[in-house]
Amino acid sequence: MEKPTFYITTPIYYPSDKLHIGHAYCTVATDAIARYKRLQGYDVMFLTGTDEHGQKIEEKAKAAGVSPKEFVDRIVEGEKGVKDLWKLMNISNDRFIRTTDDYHVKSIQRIFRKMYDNGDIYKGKYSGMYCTPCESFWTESQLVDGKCPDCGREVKYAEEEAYFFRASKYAPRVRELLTGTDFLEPQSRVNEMVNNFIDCEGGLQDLCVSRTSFTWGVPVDFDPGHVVYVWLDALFNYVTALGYCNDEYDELDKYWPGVNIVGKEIVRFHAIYWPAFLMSVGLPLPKKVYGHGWLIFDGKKMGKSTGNVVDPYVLAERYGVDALRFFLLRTFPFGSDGSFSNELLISTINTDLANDLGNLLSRTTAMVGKYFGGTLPWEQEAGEEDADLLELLGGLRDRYETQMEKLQLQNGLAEVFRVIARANKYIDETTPWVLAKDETKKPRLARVLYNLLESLRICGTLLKPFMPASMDALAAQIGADEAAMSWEKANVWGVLPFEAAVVKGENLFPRINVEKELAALSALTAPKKDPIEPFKEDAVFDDFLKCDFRVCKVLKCENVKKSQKLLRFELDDGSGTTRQILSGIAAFYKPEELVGKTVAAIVNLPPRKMMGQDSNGMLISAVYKEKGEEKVRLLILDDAIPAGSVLC
Ligand code: ME8
Repeated sequence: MEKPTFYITTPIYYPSDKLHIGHAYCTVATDAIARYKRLQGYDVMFLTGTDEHGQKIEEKAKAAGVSPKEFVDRIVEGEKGVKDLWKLMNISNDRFIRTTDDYHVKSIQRIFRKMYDNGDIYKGKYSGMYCTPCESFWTESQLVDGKCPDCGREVKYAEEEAYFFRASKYAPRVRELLTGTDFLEPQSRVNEMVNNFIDCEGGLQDLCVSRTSFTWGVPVDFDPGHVVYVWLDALFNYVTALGYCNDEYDELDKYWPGVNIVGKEIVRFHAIYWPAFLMSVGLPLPKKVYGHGWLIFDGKKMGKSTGNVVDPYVLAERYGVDALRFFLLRTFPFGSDGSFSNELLISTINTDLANDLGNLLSRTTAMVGKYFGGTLPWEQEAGEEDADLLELLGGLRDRYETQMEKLQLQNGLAEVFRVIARANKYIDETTPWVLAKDETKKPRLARVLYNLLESLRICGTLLKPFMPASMDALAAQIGADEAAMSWEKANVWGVLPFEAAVVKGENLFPRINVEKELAALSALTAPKKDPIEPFKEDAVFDDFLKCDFRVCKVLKCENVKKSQKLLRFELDDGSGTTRQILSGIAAFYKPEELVGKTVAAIVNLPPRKMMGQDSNGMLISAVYKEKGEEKVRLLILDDAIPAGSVLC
């Protein structure tokens, strides 16, 4: 019989920087769902990838002095890049799409043309407030305190000829989809979407889907100069990766529609524009879009741009991949935000893994070894203490499934750990070490240990999607083969042979010394100090004396027309005439901030022409790096010092 299919995706991440634990969180969660569905017997297609076009990447590449493709190649394919990270985290994706893949680029061109031909894309003019990092245009009313509502950064006015997608035409159908079905989950996100983007003043606006202000994107093949808006390019990855509009794959009918797992900040694109795009090209809609919460660090969303990122490599190397995977999914309810902390990480590993699961496994296998030489006897005797544990165990798979189907991964795990706790209590109730002292109680002792092994087998099976490698090791220790660790056998008692043989193995989850580890971690995660410029070679003292440094007052300061870099200063240098100096610090100051300030300048340099104007000297600034980025601050002096004073 053919297996039923299941398709699940992560967002495709921007390779604008190294990925962090927030990305790992989403990918690990999606991986656990994919593995759970495989365990159930589905033919799963699990897709992840990278979203490689757009202005942000173009700018980053420029700053790094390489081409955009070289830049993204390094982050995606390079050492400790995206692909390496997913290998490390034991991610079982079946496919990895890069939006720069040829087949995807061609598909996007065909899709764009298709939507243009069917009248859903038309040419117009765009003006509005634009947020460069988010690559989003916003209307005035959407701004929060005049800033980007997604990331809180400055927006700037921008205008360009552009193609538009008739989102407005699909607004009623999208509204119906959101309010009348469980397409978007958690349901708590539905109202926000409908109120802010569909039922808002003016209704759902048509979406600008091409750009002319930069070139790093999929070219619109029938209108040179335009590149396809990065979100249209990106969203369609979920179907181009299956072969939509290309010959690379032929699995669209087999796997689509699927489930899109995304972070809550991009629910807007997935819950509104994505279904509208699909309606336009006539494809079925996703089965579900699930908007998960954020990992919060120091009260802020962990993010590449905020700098508060935690390196998954560091954590996985110290605690093991499975412990990290487990921590992420056990601790934070998938639909809500969660505060990441090192303390929480260590205490979860110690409590659940070292104490509860690890101890259950090591105590059980040790006792089978100690009391029965590693193999239980056939002769066993049931007892009244068994009923409660076996009942709880028998219903576990169903309770787990109920939670997993709702993508409540945390609750699925909680169900398993309830049984693990119960099994540990069963050890205390049955006191195997007392039974062992009495030869006539050996059959009873054997059954107690058998029940513990069965508990470990069933719990281990259901934990496989979360901690695949460790659960393989657990299976080996309790002598369970693949068939015994299967979904079908996860709600059946009595699967291991009564004469079960165990192999004492290594401690799967060693206890962590909290204080020592916290100190080591905070040293590791402390912000790295930016290096200072190397010191220069010795100078000749007389040369130094020749430089005439003077205190000046800023009389006037303004931007130089057509220059992004220069500010023009009119200065009182104490001589009675006004001195003009141009300085390349426009990126760091608003001109009006500097008027009236007392500054330092070297005044006996030969005049230089810049942008057609004379500069008579140089203002003295501090130049340094902050998180790798160059910063410049003007040297500001005490206002009590009169203009013209000599600096020596
Ligand atoms: O938005 N907590 O890419 P992106 C939890 N390319 N999850 C987090 C997180 C955090 N602190 N930070 C990031 C993009 N994520 C687009 C997507 S899809 C067609 C295009 C996860 O690199 C979360 O899943 O900014 C979020 O939605 C995703 O990374 C954003 O990754």
